Order: sequence, then structure tokens, then C-alpha cells
Amino acid sequence: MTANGNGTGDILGPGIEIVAQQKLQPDAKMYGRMQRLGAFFKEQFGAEPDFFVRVPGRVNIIGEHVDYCGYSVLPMAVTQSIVLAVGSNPTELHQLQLRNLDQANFQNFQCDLKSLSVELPLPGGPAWYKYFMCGVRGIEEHLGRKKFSPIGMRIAVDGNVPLAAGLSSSSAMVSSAVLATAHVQGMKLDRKELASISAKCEQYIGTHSGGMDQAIAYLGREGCAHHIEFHPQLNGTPVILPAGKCFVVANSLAQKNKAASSDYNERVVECRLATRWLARHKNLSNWQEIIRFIDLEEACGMNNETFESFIKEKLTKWVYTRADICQEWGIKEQELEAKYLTANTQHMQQFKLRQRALHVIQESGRVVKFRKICEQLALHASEEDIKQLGLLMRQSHESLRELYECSHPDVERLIAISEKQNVSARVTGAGWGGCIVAMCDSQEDAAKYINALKRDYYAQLPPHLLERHQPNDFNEVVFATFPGNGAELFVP
Ligand code: NG1
Repeated sequence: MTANGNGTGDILGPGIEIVAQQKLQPDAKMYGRMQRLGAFFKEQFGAEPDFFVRVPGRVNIIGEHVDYCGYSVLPMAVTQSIVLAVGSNPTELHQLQLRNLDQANFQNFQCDLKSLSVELPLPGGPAWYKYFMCGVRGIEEHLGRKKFSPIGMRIAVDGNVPLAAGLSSSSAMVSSAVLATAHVQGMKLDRKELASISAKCEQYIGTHSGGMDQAIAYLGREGCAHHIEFHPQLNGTPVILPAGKCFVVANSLAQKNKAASSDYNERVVECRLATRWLARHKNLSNWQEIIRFIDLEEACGMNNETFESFIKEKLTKWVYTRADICQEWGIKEQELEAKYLTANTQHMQQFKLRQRALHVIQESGRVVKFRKICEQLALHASEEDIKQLGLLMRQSHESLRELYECSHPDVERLIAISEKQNVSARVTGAGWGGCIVAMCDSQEDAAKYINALKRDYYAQLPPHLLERHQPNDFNEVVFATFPGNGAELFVP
């Protein structure tokens, strides 16, 4: 086993990188935070934790709403993270006990690991601990009931990833639960395997998401973004962002809890319907089973350009009704609902297949171009290339607003201020609120841009938000961000 030099893990051979156990040193960045969490753990459970887990949130630089269609994305891990202090429970062998450091907002939770279930209430978002339960259940399913030992776990949680803001707080929680449970169960901590388990089990929460957040949560590396591919298998390639450029995250403070609404799954359903529609036009006998654009592209030997022309040729309407789809496929509405809609999209009457498909194909092309330009820039700086990066970010946002319809008036206000400052910006994450990510030419430019946002957006917030964020000069809601490490495991 050799250390990979970045402190994030050990390399066990080609393609296998594990989450290595690190000794928690007093000079470690997380030392203070872990000490505080360890003290809280002791106060709650009367014992010291056995180990700590840290899993970051992420900001996606480009490649939005393409992961569940099989296409690659370009995120980076942020410094905000979920930290867990974990100990076994010697007295109550099958009990899982969860405590959140933020006692005022997150209730305590306890359950029996022998009868684990993640039942979700229908209206409203899931309680915070359900995300944790997803992770425990993910490991249980992975190992199988027989191999999964219901070893009691005591967990103290501390999270500082902004909630429902597109920075992947939910996946950081699910992935941290997967890592902690996997370690307690004595599993080999292979980063890609844990990322895949985390992506799969987060679906228990009800969203049919892709695997971007969980992949970067494990594969992130200090100093670089990652080009994450999902097809033919999960792969992450470090991408050096252009020297001197500074990425800024600004939270619109319009919260969007994906699991409490059907918007996200509606887009997933539209993409799946569009894929099948096109596959049928290609006379593929298994058209019903093809649900990701990337699989169709591959099956038909198309490339990005030919695929786009094909979409324009075969999806000619702006809106498809249930009747349009049923007639084309020779099915009844009941079959459409049962086979093609998800539990929370049964109400859908209209489907914007053309717009969604065009966004996905064009956005996937932008990701590949963005990576190529970054690679060229690493060899020699070019003003023209830098401009292209900015243009790709702006095009991505425009497409998300117009074709994917997942922006929000508050996000648009942030984008308009960015335009005025001549800064390229786009909504990041699922959208419908949440954060934007912007690219500034230097740290000084980023500071000026942040001041402009504070003056023109944050200082104008309604009183209840001003009261919460002004005392800290809005530093938690608008900040420069630098690529951080993926999941880490520390022993005291
Ligand atoms: P957010 O909502 O930002 O965590 C979601 C999905 C991603 C991806 C993006 C859109 C989850 C856990 N994550 O991210 O997989 O599809 O939207 O690009 O649902």
C-alpha cells in the first residue's frame, strides 16, 4: 500500500483507491471542529468516539442535469462538510443513536438496526436522520442481511454545508453514513465502490438522481476539480482549473428541498420518455428499456452533433401530452402511469421532451469542451480560451433557465448582478433556487465581485434574512471556494 500523497487515501492498484485511516493531528485543518464534536459525543454518550468521518459538499462547475442521463460532469469538493464522530454501542448492541450538534434544529433519533427501514412521509421533506438511514441501509443491502452485523452505533453529527442550496448537503450526509457504517462493518473502503453504493441508496429518499454528488464526495482532491464519467463505469479524472481563476459561490437563499417536490423527478421522467421516444424512432427492439441518452447514443453510434440533429428532427413539438405519447406507443394512460411515471410524478399531463433532450445533449458537449480548454490552459495561457470557459458557463445557465426551466427569480437577480460586473456565472446543482457559481479572473476581482453582491443583493434581503446573515457580513452565503479533498477518516 502506498500513500497517494494528498492525504485522501491509499492506492491499492490500478483504479482502486481506498479511504485511508489518518491519525488526527493537532495541526490538521479539522482538528478544532473534531475536538468540539468529540466533546459533544462524550457529553451525549459518556464515552470517547472511536473515529471521525468527514465528507464534503460540492459545487458543480459545469454539467447540470446530465448525470442521470449517463453524461459526465465537472464538480469540485468544497470545504463545507459533514463531520461524524462515531462509536460502537457496547450495551445496546442493535441500536443506532444519532445526535446532531445543532440540537435546536435537529431532533435526536434512535432505532433498532435489526428492523431498519427508510419509510418516507408523503408530503413535506424527509426528516434529517432519514438521509443517514439511507446510508446505513445502503451498506446493509450491499452486504446482504446475513453478512450485515447489526453492531450498535452511536453517532454525533456536525454539518456546515448549506441546506437545500444545491451544494449537496444531502449526499454529504448519505455518503458519510455509508462510510461510517462500512468502516464499522469492517469493509474495504474502496472510494468508487462507496460512491456507487451511496448514489444507489440515496434514491431511497425518493429522488431518481444521478451519481455526481456522491462521486465527488469520495473522489475529490485538494487543488483540482474532477471530470466524473459514469459510463461505461464510474471514473474520475483530476482537472486543473485555470491558474489564478477564482470560483465564487453565492447562495440566493431561496431554499429548494428536492425530496419535498416533484420538480427533479419530473425532469428525470421527461428525459427517460424522450430517450424511449427516440429509441423507438431508431427501430430498436428494446426501446422501452433504454432510459439514458448515453445508452441510445452508443447503441446508434451517434456523436454529440448527430444526436442533436436527430432530436430536432424527431421531437418536433414544444409540448407533448399524455395522449400524444399513448397514441405513438399504442398504450393506455394507466400503462403510462404504471410503467413510465414515478411515484411522485403520477400527476404529469404534459412533457417537454424536445427542450429537455436538447439541454442534456448540449450541456454534455459543454462539459467535454470545458475540460479540454482547462487542459490546454494548463499548457499555455490564452485569453481566448479563458473567454470560452466563461461563455460555456453562461450558455449552461441560459439553457437551464430556458430549456430546463430550473432557475428561480432570486437566482436570476444574482445572475443579472454578475452580468453587470462582467462575471460569468450559472446556477449550480439542481436549481429552482439555491446557489450560483461564478468564475472571477483573480482573487482581487473575486473580492470586488463579492462586495458588489453584498451591496446589490444581500443588503437588500428581507429583514428576517438580514438579521440572520448580516452579523457575519454574509460570509456564509457568499464566498470564494477552492477545491478540497474527498471523504476522510480520522482516528483520535
Ligand atoms: P443537488 O440538488 O444540487 O444536490 C442534484 C442531484 C445530482 C444532479 C444535480 C443536477 C441529488 C442527490 N443530486 O444535485 O445528481 O443531478 O441535481 O445536476 O439528487
